[in-house]
Amino acid sequence: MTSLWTFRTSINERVVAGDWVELDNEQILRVLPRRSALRRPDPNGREVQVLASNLDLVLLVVAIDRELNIRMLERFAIMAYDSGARPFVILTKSDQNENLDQVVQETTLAVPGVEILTTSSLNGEGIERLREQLHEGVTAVMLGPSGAGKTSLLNALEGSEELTRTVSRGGEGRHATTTRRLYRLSSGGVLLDIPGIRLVDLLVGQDGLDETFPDIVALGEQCRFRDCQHDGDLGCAVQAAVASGELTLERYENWKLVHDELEHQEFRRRITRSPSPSKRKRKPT
Ligand SMILES: Nc1nc2c(ncn2[C@@H]2O[C@H](COP(=O)(O)OP(=O)(O)OP(=O)(O)O)[C@@H](O)[C@H]2O)c(=O)[nH]1
Ligand SMILES: [Mg+2]
Ligand SMILES: [Zn+2]
Repeated sequence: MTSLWTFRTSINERVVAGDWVELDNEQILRVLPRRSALRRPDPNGREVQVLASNLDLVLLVVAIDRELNIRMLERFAIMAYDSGARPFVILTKSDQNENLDQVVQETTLAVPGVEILTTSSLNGEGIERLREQLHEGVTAVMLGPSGAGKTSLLNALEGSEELTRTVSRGGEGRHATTTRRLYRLSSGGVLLDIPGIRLVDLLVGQDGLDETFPDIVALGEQCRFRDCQHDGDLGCAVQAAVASGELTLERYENWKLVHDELEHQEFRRRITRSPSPSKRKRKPT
């Protein structure tokens, strides 16, 4: 049916998965305001692309058949918080990990306050609890690297047979899922399966950073200076916490990496902000 829809005039917006639109005779009049939107930098690096909208839940899907990638988890959490939806961690392939308690503990430290579920699409662990999250009225998206087991989760939930990646050796970097698709689940919710996301595709924002690192924000309130950069500043409570062992150096460094990247992004935006081509044409200088 979608293919029949056309845009009334050239409305100045692209429709993305999850959008509600106003229709008139199968013509899209407008895209209704989005209550949340998952964004990432456009491949050209300048613009921002909306991946999906009107989400309630962002499932951060990470496999634990290998060492946990904390940095990736944090980045995904930041992106989820920035979207306005609630993050929820799914640690997949639990059948391949014998230290579940430890992995869950590490995850809790990386994304404090976020619910965590371990699942296996092979033996069914956690699938029922995931289904409970995806009830009527809930729209969720799975965010995770290629091969994390996103499509397998969908198949486990629905008993479906959507294409998953069957090769891991030699097939590295190939995506099994190449398009975004919305699925209406038998549990009533809507689940969006999207191709794997790479770390470099992540967009970070200040709000998401603060929500992902509430411990550093709280410590920062005790710094001597309000604009403390937590980087060699006098009376810095964050660095004192690292010195005392209250905050791990790794977590501090991860925070700093994203923090510096944000500053860099803002700096670039300030110096590259130029009028759009159409405006430029009309405006003589
Ligand atoms: N042992 C085990 N393997 C799994 C599990 N879930 C998925 N896999 C395997 O992991 C591989 C990747 O699974 P997919 O579901 O295709 O991963 P994906 O996240 O959808 O990947 P992209 O579509 O490329 O983003 C496949 O070979 C699956 O069989 C699991 O719970 N346990
Ligand atoms: Mg897939
Ligand atoms: Zn400080």
